[in-house]
Amino acid sequence: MIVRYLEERIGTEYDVDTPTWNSRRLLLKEDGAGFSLHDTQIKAGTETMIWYKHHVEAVYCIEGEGEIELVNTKEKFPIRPGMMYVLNGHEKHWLRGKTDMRMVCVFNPPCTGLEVHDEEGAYAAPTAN
Ligand code: 9YT
Repeated sequence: MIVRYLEERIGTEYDVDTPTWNSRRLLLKEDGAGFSLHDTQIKAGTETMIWYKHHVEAVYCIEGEGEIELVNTKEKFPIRPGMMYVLNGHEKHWLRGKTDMRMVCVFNPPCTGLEVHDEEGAYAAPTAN
């Protein structure tokens, strides 16, 4: 069994900050659960192009308001507390925070911990081990 508290991760190497989001990685590949779990803050007034080519991500909003726009179809979905989306088709998208948003994110395969988006908005392909 693994037990952790968010405050143990804040300000450590597991707390990854970018200009548009800040991701606190609570559970990672090294923990062996088969998925990773992140408590992510999206910064107000930002937009981020994201394209997880190698991962499926589930996102559950627990605070704030924003929207997701799919690049290919131009569909937009409002994000608010209680809204969940899953990028099970590796959809390229814009993520916009109207206010600060707080999202619980699950990745399969799990993130290793220190990923930031590359120029295409992707995380690197997982390695074999
Ligand atoms: C919701 C979303 O995709 N935010 C970008 C960061 C990512 N979820 C992460 O690494 O926590």
